[in-house]
Amino acid sequence: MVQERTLPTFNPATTQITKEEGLWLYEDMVLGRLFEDKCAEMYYRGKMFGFVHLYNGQEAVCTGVVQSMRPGEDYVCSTYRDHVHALSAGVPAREVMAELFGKATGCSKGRGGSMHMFSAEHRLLGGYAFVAEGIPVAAGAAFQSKYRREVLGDKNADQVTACFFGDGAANNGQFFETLNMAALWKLPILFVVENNKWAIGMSHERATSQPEIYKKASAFNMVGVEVDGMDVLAVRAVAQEAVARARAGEGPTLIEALTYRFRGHSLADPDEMRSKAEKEFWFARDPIKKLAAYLLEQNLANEGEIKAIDRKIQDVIDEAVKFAESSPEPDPSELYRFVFAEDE
Ligand SMILES: Cc1ncc(C[n+]2csc(CCOP(=O)(O)OP(=O)(O)O)c2C)c(N)n1
Ligand SMILES: [Mg+2]
Repeated sequence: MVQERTLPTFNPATTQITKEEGLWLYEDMVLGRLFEDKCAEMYYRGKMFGFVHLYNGQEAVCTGVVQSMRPGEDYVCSTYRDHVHALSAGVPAREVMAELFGKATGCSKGRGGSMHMFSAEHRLLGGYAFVAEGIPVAAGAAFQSKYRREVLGDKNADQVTACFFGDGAANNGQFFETLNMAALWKLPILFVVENNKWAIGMSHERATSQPEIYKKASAFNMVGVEVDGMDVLAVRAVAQEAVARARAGEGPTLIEALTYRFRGHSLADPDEMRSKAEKEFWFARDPIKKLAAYLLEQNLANEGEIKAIDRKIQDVIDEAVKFAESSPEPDPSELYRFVFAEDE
């Protein structure tokens, strides 16, 4: 018998969603899922090297938050589990796949690989290999929006930053220091903890004196909310409120999304630590199936429309692999390029 934390309930009748929006959320989540499945396949075929951390199961968190922002204009900051955050932020799948293959056409020009997706164009502030490393970077991005708007008088500088990180990262000192500054300066930022219950093989309950992370917000006089991270509509509702708060100059929000990764920590992890019962509890809450069922039930989509999206995305992924395979390796003569920002 697994003891799972009670997921907060969400009544979808309290939210407004059009057919177009519903299908877009579905498409974005399917893109994340099918991309990661293909990534696993390519990894086991020896097409990429180093650690690769997949996002399967957590799609509703990324989609619910990023699609409540203005992708390409607002900032997104990720972790080493970053492929899907990059995709939702608008980085083309072919550029993410090429980066995984270490090719010159990758979004980090083949220099970064799985844990270092970056795109200035799409305002993706990066994947970060060190746990919690992105948190202060995201606060810096939020600070510059506020500074440009309030000090330099740039009325267009109303960008919001979403900062994603894990439950394990929320025990790192950078989390506490950054939340303090962000609340003090009322920075336009969403701190999104993807609580998937595990930090590699360390259970969150075992590592954390107060496992309800959202409650830590009150220590900084910040709004803290928990949300069912397997329900994209619930995440979206919470994110929309937090984005509105940030844009209105009312400061940050700490969102704790309760979620689960459907695969091991990385593709090198045999995933033997987690119990079958626990996995089954969460597999039954697959966010993609949940949204599809909702769209059908509400007559916002029919089976044919759902299947058409699945097929369309599969084509996008297949094309991404072809592009990555046929792209050139970075030229060794360019080893020292792209070290400084001025060399674009
Ligand atoms: C500063 C630092 N310490 C330790 C590690 C090794 N490490 C890599 S991932 C990880 C677990 C982090 O778990 P969590 O923040 O919950 O994210 P998740 O992997 O569950 O998405 C650890 C300890 C690291 N990368 N950086
Ligand atoms: Mg975790």
